[in-house]
Amino acid sequence: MMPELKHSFCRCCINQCSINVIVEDGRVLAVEGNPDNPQYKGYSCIKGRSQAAFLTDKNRLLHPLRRRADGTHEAVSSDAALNEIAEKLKRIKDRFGPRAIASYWGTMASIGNPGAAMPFYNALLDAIGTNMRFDPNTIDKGGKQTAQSFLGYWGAPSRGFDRPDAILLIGINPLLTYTGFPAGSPKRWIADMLQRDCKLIVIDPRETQIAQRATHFLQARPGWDVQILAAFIKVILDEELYDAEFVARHVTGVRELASALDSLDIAAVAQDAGVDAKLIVEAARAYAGAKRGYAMAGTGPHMSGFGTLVEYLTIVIDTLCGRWMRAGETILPSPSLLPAYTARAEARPPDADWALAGRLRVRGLKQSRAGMPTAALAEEMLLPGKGQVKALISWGGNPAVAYPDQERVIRALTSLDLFVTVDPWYSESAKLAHYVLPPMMGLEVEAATIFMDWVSGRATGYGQGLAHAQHTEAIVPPPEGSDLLEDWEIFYELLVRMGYRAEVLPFGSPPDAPKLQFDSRPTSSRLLERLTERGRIPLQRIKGNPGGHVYDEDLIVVEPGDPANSSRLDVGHAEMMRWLTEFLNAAPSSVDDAHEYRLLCRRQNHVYNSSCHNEVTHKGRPYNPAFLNPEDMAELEIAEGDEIRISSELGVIRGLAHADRYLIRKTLSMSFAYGRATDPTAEPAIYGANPNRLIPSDQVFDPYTGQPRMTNVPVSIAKAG
Ligand SMILES: Nc1nc2c(c(=O)[nH]1)N[C@H]1C(S)=C(S)[C@@H](COP(=O)(O)OP(=O)(O)OC[C@H]3O[C@@H](n4cnc5c(=O)[nH]c(N)nc54)[C@H](O)[C@@H]3O)O[C@H]1N2
Ligand SMILES: Nc1nc2c(c(=O)[nH]1)N[C@H]1C(S)=C(S)[C@@H](COP(=O)(O)OP(=O)(O)OC[C@H]3O[C@@H](n4cnc5c(=O)[nH]c(N)nc54)[C@H](O)[C@@H]3O)O[C@H]1N2
Ligand code: SF4
Ligand SMILES: [Mo]
Repeated sequence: MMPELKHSFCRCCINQCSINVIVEDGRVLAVEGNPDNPQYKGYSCIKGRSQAAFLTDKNRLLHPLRRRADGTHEAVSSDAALNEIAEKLKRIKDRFGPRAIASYWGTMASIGNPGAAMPFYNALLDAIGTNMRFDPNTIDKGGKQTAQSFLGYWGAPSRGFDRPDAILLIGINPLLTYTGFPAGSPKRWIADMLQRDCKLIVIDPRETQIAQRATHFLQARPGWDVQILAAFIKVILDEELYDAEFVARHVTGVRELASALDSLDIAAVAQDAGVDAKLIVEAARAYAGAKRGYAMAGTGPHMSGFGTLVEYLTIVIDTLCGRWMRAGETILPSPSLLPAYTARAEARPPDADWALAGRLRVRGLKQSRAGMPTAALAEEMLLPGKGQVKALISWGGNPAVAYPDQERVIRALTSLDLFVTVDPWYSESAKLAHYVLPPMMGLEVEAATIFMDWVSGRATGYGQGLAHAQHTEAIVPPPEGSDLLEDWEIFYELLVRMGYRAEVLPFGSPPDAPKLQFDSRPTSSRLLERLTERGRIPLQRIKGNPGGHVYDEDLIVVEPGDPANSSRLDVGHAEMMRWLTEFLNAAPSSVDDAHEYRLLCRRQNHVYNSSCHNEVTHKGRPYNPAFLNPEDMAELEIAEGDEIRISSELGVIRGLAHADRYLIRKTLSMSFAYGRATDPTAEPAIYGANPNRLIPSDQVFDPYTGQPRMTNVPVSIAKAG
């Protein structure tokens, strides 16, 4: 057969690029960007283009695995594995109660095919009756939702990606991470915005790729974002740069906010943070002076240990500047596969009680709108007594490398009665699991861009800027002789085998939406039809444009608010003001006598957390370098490629030093998700090393989300030997 070109979209990362796949005899020969797609215009990256190699990688799991008594794994049929897992889950539930069964969906669960699989995953946990449900949000940017609980909610999205005249990026690097900019080519988009004279303000201790394009770059020491944003607010209030009309009508707490900032000395903040005071003032003016814009705080500030407060200040700035959509404005990224929603230009009050029902037994932590505090899950597994977690169902995640406090996490995972993971790879977590259920991979399953519909518009800085949608057939069959299910089928089968009804709430629906019943296992095509029945655009139409299309007719228009609604967004919430005041009065956090350096979080283009690690993508560098400023290297007498010893209050790892002249001094910038989970001494040049060995989960953490300090972590560095 001749090679054939098929349209699809990439499910290797959150950007979900429209791709052209060259197929011959059921095998993928090549993947490239689709130049005719209106949103992506041919964009793709090395991860997506390398996926032909992932499908046929010799390390890919083609059969479920079951752990033997000696810790090694044997292949087992999916039928047997599912029966045994269902039986064990029932037994654990009967003996210890539903809370003993915890779940975790990871990054690849959310960007793979969540539209189909998440409803069955949720239905399984609902049926079991457990609220011990975890996900990566509270080790990522958990402060986003908790901050909103203090500010209140606007009934319509922010103006976000729609023609910003100013963008404020705090510790985020969209050119590499596809967060903070709309889906598509981030390079092309920002070039277009800058061409329109958009101001780009970046706060980061590293002069990242995006910082190099900034109109205002604040290369601040890590950990100073609260003070810097407070200084921005002070400028905005003092110089009356806020949107007076919006503030008068919809905002409360300005007096409390101003009074908390009364004694703030911008010159002192500038000195502590290591930036020029004039630049802070100019940047604040540039941002607030623009007509439209948005601010996005990334993992840098959110991993600082006080994400809720940084995020609160970030959305306070946007609220003062009136960055929210008004009546009559059109929501360009209206969902296509999901139902249209009603947006109203009005405030909804802060939650009276931001915490939800779930309580942990440790450190007074609670469930919040950000979810359960994931960094405390290991403690819940290790703490004996009523409610102890005995089983974990992990899907598309890699707790063994992704959770802080790695040594404890490994102890916890290996103490479980049952650990099941759904992963196509023999990940560091899979190695510890009792059962590994490998699912089919992206190009082997039919899907539609439901995830994009869900993330777009409603959260500032995520998703797409247009009402783009795409459907893809399964492009190739799974490998011959394999025994794989789709992710959703795994959860469907567990539901049924545990004796529950397959009754699911479609992804992205409110909790009171009608559930769909499945009396027998549907085909994937039928399932997709049913899940998108209420979509704004009929699935049939979306299928008719297989290369992807922008459905920009009948977009959602923001409706006027109810004139009787007196709710306001609270920029001076008492609890946040107390915390802010503590910060402004605290001693400089950069000083630590025992450890001179600060470990910073960092992402790389060619991998996605622990995914996409492959010879084709890493091109001969399989490890994660320990990046240092060259002047620091000279001072420490460390040469390029030297092995170093990195130690913190918690642990020690080995690393290979590489110079990065873009780093501020006295920092160490290193990616996570490398290394051998159970052998931290493994050769760093082959496996890399995991910063999570260095990061305690229970020392410095955000009190609302439980998210530990995962950046700006005090460390010492010495040449090994
Ligand atoms: N190619 C690729 N894309 C990805 C991923 C990947 O692994 N690879 N991972 C995905 C995931 S799960 C996520 S959550 C996103 C993350 O996306 P981003 O948040 O953009 O992640 P980073 O690129 O690490 O950017 C964080 C920045 O914060 C800076 N920083 C560190 N500490 C501080 C601080 O205290 N203050 C300030 N202001 N800055 C600080 C760091 O120097 C770094 O430049 O990326 C997603 N996209
Ligand atoms: N020190 C430190 N720790 C961190 C971070 C950090 O910057 N520094 N980042 C944090 C952040 S932002 C996040 S989001 C979390 C991430 O935490 P996790 O989501 O738990 O970690 P990942 O490495 O993304 O795990 C993805 C897993 O999915 C598997 N996978 C790949 N393809 C597929 C697929 O098609 N289907 C399925 N079912 N599985 C697949 C991969 O093999 C891998 O095991 O880590 C957090 N931890
Ligand atoms: S991995 Fe690369 S090609 Fe795939 S969606 Fe992300 S940016 Fe696009
Ligand atoms: Mo993340």
